[in-house]
Amino acid sequence: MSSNPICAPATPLLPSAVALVRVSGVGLANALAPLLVLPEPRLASLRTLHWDGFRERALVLFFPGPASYTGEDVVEFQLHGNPRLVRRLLGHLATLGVRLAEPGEFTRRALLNGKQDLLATEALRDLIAAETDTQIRLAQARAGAQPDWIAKARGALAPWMARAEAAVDYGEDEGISLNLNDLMLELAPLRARFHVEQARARAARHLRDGLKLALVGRPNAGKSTLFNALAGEDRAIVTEIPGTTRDVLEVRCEWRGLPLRLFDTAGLRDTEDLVERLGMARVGPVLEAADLVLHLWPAQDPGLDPVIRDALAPFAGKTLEIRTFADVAAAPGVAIAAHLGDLDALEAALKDRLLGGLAPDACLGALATDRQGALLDDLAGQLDLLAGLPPGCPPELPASLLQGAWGLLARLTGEDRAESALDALFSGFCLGK
Ligand SMILES: Nc1nc2c(ncn2[C@@H]2O[C@H](COP(=O)(O)OP(=O)(O)OP(=O)(O)O)[C@@H](O)[C@H]2O)c(=O)[nH]1
Ligand SMILES: [Mg+2]
Repeated sequence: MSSNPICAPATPLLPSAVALVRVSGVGLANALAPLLVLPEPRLASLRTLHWDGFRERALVLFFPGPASYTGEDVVEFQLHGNPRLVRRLLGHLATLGVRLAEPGEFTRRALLNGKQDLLATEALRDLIAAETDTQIRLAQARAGAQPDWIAKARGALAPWMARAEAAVDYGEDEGISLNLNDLMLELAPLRARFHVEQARARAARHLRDGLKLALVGRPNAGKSTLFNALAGEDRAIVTEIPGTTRDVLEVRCEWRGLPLRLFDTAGLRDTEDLVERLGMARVGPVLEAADLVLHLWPAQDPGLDPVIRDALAPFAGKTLEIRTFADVAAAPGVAIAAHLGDLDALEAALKDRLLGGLAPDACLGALATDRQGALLDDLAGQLDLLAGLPPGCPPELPASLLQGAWGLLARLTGEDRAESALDALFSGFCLGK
């Protein structure tokens, strides 16, 4: 990729107090010379910029490379937040040979110049997209240092890779052999750590993406009451008339550290009411799309209506039974009384089911994207295969598994420089990032 100068607004093109325009490239002092003399590095300086009849007083910051975000020279202009003025400045920069950046191009350069790794880059994207406090905290934790287990894994794998290679290359002639027993003994803590990280990553992925929860059950089961209690606001109409909710209602919220997308649905029953039937027809697609179906079943109901049993049967694997009206009758399992705020059992059940019993804070620093999770699974799989090798197998087998694990670590951190992964990543970035 070339390092010709690029520019972009780093703030939205909307009327605002201040707009930030960023420029990055090698040798910016020359490129920008017609516009200004660059100020002292890292000191905010007021400059008057003249172009096309404009006379803009802007605060200018200069970060000489390589000690900058991208690793190149970076100049930031803070000007008045008029979108038209910002576009005019960008247009003028183009005449100086500073083209408009592609989405994520600043960060792409930071990555290619070794200023940050792929994990940090993905964390940055998540930080900008995060919608809840938990999601922000998780992304921030990932944007910092690389997880410690990556360096540990490299340290543990490297000597064994060397030994395995030596056994492959010189084994028979020189009498060098690989002791699989010793290898697995030494790599056992790493393998265990991978399994721990897999569990953390699964939980972190749920937190990152938010959980789609469908609330279903018979009319008057307390679905809308729970919907409102979790959302922390009075969004759905609640009455004691069965069949109150007809349309699907959706709300995004964070409840007790869990980012949720909740769907309230029409109560399911055999009915002649046309509107109610239309409402019930909308429940199926919600069940399909849900990560987890919460089946609300009043504690006083002895059995299940066949309509509900049939509707939920295809989703048995992702259904959680919740007994509502716990204040009215006793029932085994997860029992709640949402209108009283008695929801601790639900919190425990959700965290158990979705986070494997981990607290949201225990996921800080865990891998979280689909890409990362898949590579971690492959990595753990590689060591599981190693552990399953029969004694006396040819050294080529462990050697290739160790090499494979090494390569997966490089893919994880982006050191393999795979362009396809980068293209997919940066298409999700905003312009000035
Ligand atoms: N005692 C008690 N009453 C509840 C509980 N949950 C809901 N209710 C009451 O039960 C009635 C029905 O509650 P909703 O939340 O509207 O029930 P729904 O499942 O949304 O009903 P539909 O929209 O008709 O399908 C309301 O009067 C609620 O106040 C509970 O746990 N205990
Ligand atoms: Mg309702």
